[in-house]
This record gives sequence, C-alpha cells and structure tokens, in this order.
Amino acid sequence: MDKQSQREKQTIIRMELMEIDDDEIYINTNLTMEGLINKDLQRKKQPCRCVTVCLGLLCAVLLAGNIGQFIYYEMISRPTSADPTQASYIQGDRLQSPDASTEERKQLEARLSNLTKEKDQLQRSHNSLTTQKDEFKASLNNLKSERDLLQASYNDMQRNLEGLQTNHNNLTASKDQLQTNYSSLQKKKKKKDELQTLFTTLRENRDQLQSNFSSLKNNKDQLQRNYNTLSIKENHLQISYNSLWKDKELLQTSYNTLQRKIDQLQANYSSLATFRDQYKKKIDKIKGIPCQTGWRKFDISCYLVSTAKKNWTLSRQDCIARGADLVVIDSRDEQAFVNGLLQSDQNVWIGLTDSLKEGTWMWVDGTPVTTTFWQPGQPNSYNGNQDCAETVQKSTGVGEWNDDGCFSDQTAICEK
Ligand SMILES: [Ca+2]
Ligand SMILES: [Ca+2]
Ligand SMILES: [Ca+2]
Repeated sequence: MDKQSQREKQTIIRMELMEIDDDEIYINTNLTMEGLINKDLQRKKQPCRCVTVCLGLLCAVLLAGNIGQFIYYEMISRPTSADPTQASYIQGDRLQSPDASTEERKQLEARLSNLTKEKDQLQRSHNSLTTQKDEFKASLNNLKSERDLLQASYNDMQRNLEGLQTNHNNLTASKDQLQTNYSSLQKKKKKKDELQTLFTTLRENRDQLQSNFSSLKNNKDQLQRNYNTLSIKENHLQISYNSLWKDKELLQTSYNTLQRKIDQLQANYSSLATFRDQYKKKIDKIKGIPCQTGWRKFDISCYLVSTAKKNWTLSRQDCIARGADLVVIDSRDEQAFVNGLLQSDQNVWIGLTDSLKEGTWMWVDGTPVTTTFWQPGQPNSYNGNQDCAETVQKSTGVGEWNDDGCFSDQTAICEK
C-alpha cells in the first residue's frame, strides 16, 4: 500500500470516530471495530426503549382501571351511606325495575369479574414487564459498563492509534530517508560497479602492459645481445674486410703479375709452338735417316746390344765411346722394342741406377722414372748391394726389370 492510500484511510478513520456522551451513544456505521461494537449497542438500545414505552402505557392503563374500579365502588356504596338523594334515586330505579337492576348488576359484576381478570392479567403482565424492565435495566447497566470498558479500550486504542500514527509517520519518514539512502546507495553501487568495471579493465590493461613491458624488455635485452654480437661480428667483419681488402690488393697485384706472366707465357707458347714446328720438321727428317750398321732404328733413336760382358760403369763408358749412352726407356713401345732386340732370357744393363741415393732411381740423362716394368718383388736391393737396373727378356709381354749389383759383368744396350 502506498503512502497516499494510507493517509487517506487514516483521515477517513479520524472523521468517522464516534462521539459518546452520558445519555446516548452516537454511532457511525462506517467504523470498523468500533462501529461493530456500537452497532451491537444500538441493537440492544431499541427494545429497551420499546419496553419503557410499553411499561408506561401499561402503568397508564392500570391507573385508569384502578380509577374506574374506585369510581364504581364509590357509586355502588354511596346510595346507602352518604348520598340519600342519589341513593333514593337509585333505590327508586331499583324499585321501579328490580329485574333490570339485577340484570345490570349482573352485567356490572361480569364486567367487574372481567376487569378483575384483566387487572390480574395486567398485573401479571406488569410484573413480567417489571421483571423484564429490571432485566433490561441490568442489561443496560451491563451495557453501560461494557460501553465504559469499550470507551476506555477505545481511548487506549485511540492513544495506541495516535502512537501508531506517530510511529507510522516516523517509520514513513525513516522509510523515505531509507529510500533516499537506498537510492543514493543504488547510485553509489552503480557508480561503484562502474568503478569496479573500470578498475578491472585498468588492472587488465596494467597486466597486459606489464606483460608487454616484460616482453619488450626481453626483446630489448635480446636485441641488445644481438646488437653486441653483431657489433663483435661487425668488428670481426671489419677486420676480415680489411684483411680481405689487403688480400684483394695482393691478389690484384698477383693477378697483374700473373697476367703479365700469362702474357709472357703466351708469348713463350707462341715461340715454343714455332720451335715445336721446327723441331717436328727436324724429327721427321731424322726419322727418315737410317742407323749405322749393326744399330736398330726405333722412332728417332738407334739401339745397339753389346756383345762383351762388362760391369754397369764400363758398359756405360763403352756406350758413351760409341757416341751413345745406356738406353733410357720412357714408353711401353720402347720397352717392347728393346725386349724384341734380346735373345731368350737375356738380361742387359739399361741406363737406370739408384747409386746416388738408395731407393731413388734416376735415368742416366737426369730425367726421373715415370714408367716402370719391375719384376714382382723388385727392386729388392738384395744384400743392400744392388744399385743398377737390367731388363730381362720375356717371350711374353714386354720384358721385366730387376736391380742387380753394378759390378756384375753382362751385356748392355746403348741408345743414341
Ligand atoms: Ca730411349
Ligand atoms: Ca739399390
Ligand atoms: Ca734385385
């Protein structure tokens, strides 16, 4: 129920309060509890009034009956005692009509009897009504007592109502204040929620920024480390660049030198090609020249197998004396040709020795050995005293070499 409705109801209640005086009770039928009580009082008050009126009427009737009865007895007794005139008149009537008087007397007696009965009945009714009146009076007293109690209760309730009204007003004011406080709190709560939301958002942003800051710091540290590493590498690269630049200049110098050498070699090559062509013509001419008697021709050389057996040194001296030297074999075809000049299993000295340095075989013209035809297991420098080479004729293949003692006497083959 809202405030306006409560105030209207309180106003109606105050306007409909009942007024009570000592004589009568005015009851407003619109009251709630008090109205119900006063309605009950009103219902009890109406028969009480009726009884009072009836009792008054009954008393008036009884009084009239008594008066009539009194008058009657006075009229009956007076002719014989007090009023001789009237008595004589009555007597005269009686004397004039005894039967009529008797009849009238009987009628009067019957009426008297009836009146007596009515009087008794009225007396009983009077007694009954008196009793009822007493009862109603007692009831009225009770009702007055109840009314007084109700009035006291009403007063108490009125005071309570006023107290309750005051409390209600206080409570309404408190409620309004609380409502105001509640609205203010609602606004504050809303603002607090907004602040809480803003705080949460700011905290999340702060955490995010903190995370970003940490990440950036890590990245910065990593970049710093990379920068330091790159600086070191840059220094190394600078050093390498300087070194390479020097190397490049050296290489450029070398390149220039080589280029000059290449040009020189190119010139030499051209010159050598010219010489080669000239020598080729001379070789072709030499190839066409036959060897001396007893010598055998192969390519541009002539070969002679000696008949006298001598050691390696004397055999070489013998070849030199013939304008030749011990044979120098530098191709498989020449080895095969030499093998073909020999008899079966003949072994002859050739111009190959390691006498200057053990294990280093050299041809007599100073050229190194490129193509060899050693027997399996040779050279073995048997007993540490085999420094001169010989070729052994083989029927199959191109013949095989062996190292032997230079002092051995055997045939040799010369080449010129
Ligand atoms: Ca040769
Ligand atoms: Ca040797
Ligand atoms: Ca040997």
